[in-house]
Amino acid sequence: MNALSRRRFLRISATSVIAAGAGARALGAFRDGPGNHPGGIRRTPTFCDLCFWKCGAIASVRDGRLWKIEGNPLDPLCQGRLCPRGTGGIGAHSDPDRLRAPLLRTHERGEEKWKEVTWEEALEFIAAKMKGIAASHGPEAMALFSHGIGGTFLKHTLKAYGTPNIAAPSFAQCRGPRDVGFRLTFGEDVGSPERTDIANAECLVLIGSHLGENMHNTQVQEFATAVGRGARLIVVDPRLSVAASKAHHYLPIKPGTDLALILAWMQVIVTEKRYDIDYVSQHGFGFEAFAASLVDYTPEWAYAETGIDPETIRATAREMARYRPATLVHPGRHVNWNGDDAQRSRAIALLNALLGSWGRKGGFYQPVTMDVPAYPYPPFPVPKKAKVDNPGHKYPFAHETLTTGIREATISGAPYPIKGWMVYATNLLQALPNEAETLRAIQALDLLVVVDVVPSEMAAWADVVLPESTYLERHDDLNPEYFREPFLALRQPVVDAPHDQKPNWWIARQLAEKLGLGAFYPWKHIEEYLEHRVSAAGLDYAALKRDGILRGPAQPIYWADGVPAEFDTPSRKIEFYSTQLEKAGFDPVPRYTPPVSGPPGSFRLLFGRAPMHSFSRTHTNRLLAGLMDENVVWINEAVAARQGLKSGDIIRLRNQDGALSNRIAVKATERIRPDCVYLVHGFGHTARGLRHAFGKGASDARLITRYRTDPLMGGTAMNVNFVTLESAEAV
Ligand SMILES: Nc1nc2c(c(=O)[nH]1)N[C@H]1C(S)=C(S)[C@@H](COP(=O)(O)OP(=O)(O)OC[C@H]3O[C@@H](n4cnc5c(=O)[nH]c(N)nc54)[C@H](O)[C@@H]3O)O[C@H]1N2
Ligand SMILES: Nc1nc2c(c(=O)[nH]1)N[C@H]1C(S)=C(S)[C@@H](COP(=O)(O)OP(=O)(O)OC[C@H]3O[C@@H](n4cnc5c(=O)[nH]c(N)nc54)[C@H](O)[C@@H]3O)O[C@H]1N2
Ligand code: SF4
Ligand SMILES: [Mo]
Repeated sequence: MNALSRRRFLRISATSVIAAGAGARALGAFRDGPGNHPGGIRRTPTFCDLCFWKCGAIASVRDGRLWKIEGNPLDPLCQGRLCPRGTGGIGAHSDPDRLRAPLLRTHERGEEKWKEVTWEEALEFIAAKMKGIAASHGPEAMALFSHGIGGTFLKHTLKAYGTPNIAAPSFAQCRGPRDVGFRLTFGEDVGSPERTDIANAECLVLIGSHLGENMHNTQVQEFATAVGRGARLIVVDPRLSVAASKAHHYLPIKPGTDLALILAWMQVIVTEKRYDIDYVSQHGFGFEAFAASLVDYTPEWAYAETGIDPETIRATAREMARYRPATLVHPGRHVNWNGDDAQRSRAIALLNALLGSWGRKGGFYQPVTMDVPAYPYPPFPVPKKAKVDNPGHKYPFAHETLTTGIREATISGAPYPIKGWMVYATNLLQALPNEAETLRAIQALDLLVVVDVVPSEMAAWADVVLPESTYLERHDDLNPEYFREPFLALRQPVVDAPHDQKPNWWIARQLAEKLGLGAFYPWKHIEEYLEHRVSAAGLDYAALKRDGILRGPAQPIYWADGVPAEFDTPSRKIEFYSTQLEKAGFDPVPRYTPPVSGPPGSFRLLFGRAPMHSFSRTHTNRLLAGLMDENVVWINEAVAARQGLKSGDIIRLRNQDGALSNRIAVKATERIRPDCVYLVHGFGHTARGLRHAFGKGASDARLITRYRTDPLMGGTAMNVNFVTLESAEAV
């Protein structure tokens, strides 16, 4: 959040927190707090960690065993309903493939041979290595990769140790280009949870964003509401996704050409003067130059690029304009597709600006939050070296650290060497493009520590593997969410860890002690930390423990209700023309460049989500694996027939660089264009310790040897790989 929005934050006093009202009554038994109840059922509120949406959950323990997980009706995000993954969280606790004790490598990296050691031995080993790295190369030579809220305390320890090199794959491999495109235009990100007012949209445009397969709970619930209300739905996807099957207009676009479509839409809306003229003249900067840049982007021109018929482009543009400002062109989330992604995201921001949807009901609301002060820690040492990931600000608009930049520096030793990686809750071998580069970087390390719950691909290469307790067995940091209404959520243990697993806060604190950084942990147990912060916010920790959620009073979230229209851009306006981009040598208005094409006879490799799995992290969860045990490859029916293939046949995919997939079953379907194939991300595990998931399905990551880097912000576009279909016996 930037300074402007911060000014709008509320300090919620204890008295203004909504008394647990109607919603709370539905909670029944656990209103008197976690504890034993008649019938031997104990209910504990917490929040989910099967993905990063953080839905409020209530976990029930019956006769001492974890029994079920439901939505917390008090939670504004989930409204009492979890997605299939959240409900299946039980399987994360009971997963027989879990790591049980700290492991120290005994053979070559990657051989997956370790000995079990005590926590004391493991942490002593790590601390000694980290001290050695700091002495020889400076503390900046240690990097932390971390994804999710569980990384909070390890980040704290690594900052206290003195490194600025801390990164997550959620920027350069996920939403980074979108955040940059929207920042350049509106001065703000769309955030997570996205500030999309899907519930009130009268016309919803989805470009890729495959809601319903992409199961971010609130969005899917609001999507169902919008569809049920009869909101107009326009879906752009080379594959007839679940969302596309509900659309009034389905545009099966040629992959990688979306920017051409968006430019043509804007061309129609501007030349036909269907945009929100008052909004644009009041809030816009550089509109004339922007409008002039669109002249040649006619629907006829876009047809040649996208394969979408000009009349459909016109009809959908007019439909968007008809429902403005309650027309929401969804900004997407995983937007690293072709390498022009920040500019495509900027074009999506500009289309929304023409429709006047930013700040308006049915468009993008202004999120609110609770003001929960940070814990008063001593100041961190100031690193002597700048971050390693983006030397010379090569990617001038990268406002977060680039995972792949740290990887490059680890391989090249420039701008300075990186000698240690700590990897928390991210499977870099599945999440970063070009696994060979990740392995090369690993070979250059003196220390690789992986903190995980299962023996993942990343753990396979570690010197030390630390077994974490799952989210159901630990506390984590507080979540003062940015949402439609202010609320604060608590994660707390529901059951004990079954073996010698420990929570991240304990690991981070112990490691700090061993590094001589104990002064950075004035608290002994995380509950002291949590209670301190909650009290400093004027809130009641006991009530938070009891209910899992504390809600603040409703706040205005639309301009019409008094939220001031402010933009943290150089012109203080919505930048149709970006002087920031111009100064940095980039196109100040989005300009189309065609996508790379593949070798003749190959198909572009596309990938996405399945409702019951998250990334590469749920495949040993027996409950979720029971719902989908392996992925299939979608191939256009006519193409399959030409190649003598039918659904259920087993093949392999080979990419343009010779990388070969595992065996995978064919799904021959009309629901995909003939120029691409599609599979669900995260399968095809190669770590032997993942006994249930090993070898099942094919890995998209294995086939993503190439990537294109977004010149504005360093995001790694992965939809630039092409495959051919080979027999299952291919080697
Ligand atoms: N169940 C489940 N839900 C999840 C997640 C999960 O792991 N599991 N992960 C969450 C996270 S972190 C993220 S970032 C999101 C990701 O989900 P999204 O943000 O929705 O990601 P996309 O890449 O847009 O979605 C893939 C869709 O884009 C289509 N597509 C591919 N190429 C193109 C193209 O060139 N043009 C167009 N128009 N469409 C294209 C594919 O056919 C597919 O339908 O999902 C979130 N939700
Ligand atoms: N090829 C390809 N690459 C992608 C994507 C894609 O679709 N295809 N999607 C991109 C996107 S949108 C994103 S957001 C990123 C996601 O990238 P990641 O966040 O790295 O996702 P995962 O691959 O699921 O890795 C999560 C790891 O955390 C471990 N883990 C799970 N729970 C816990 C826990 O409680 N504690 C600890 N310590 N570890 C835990 C899991 O076992 C797993 O090893 O990937 C990006 N990269
Ligand atoms: S969307 Fe599903 S997996 Fe993600 S936090 Fe919510 S219930 Fe859990
Ligand atoms: Mo993501």
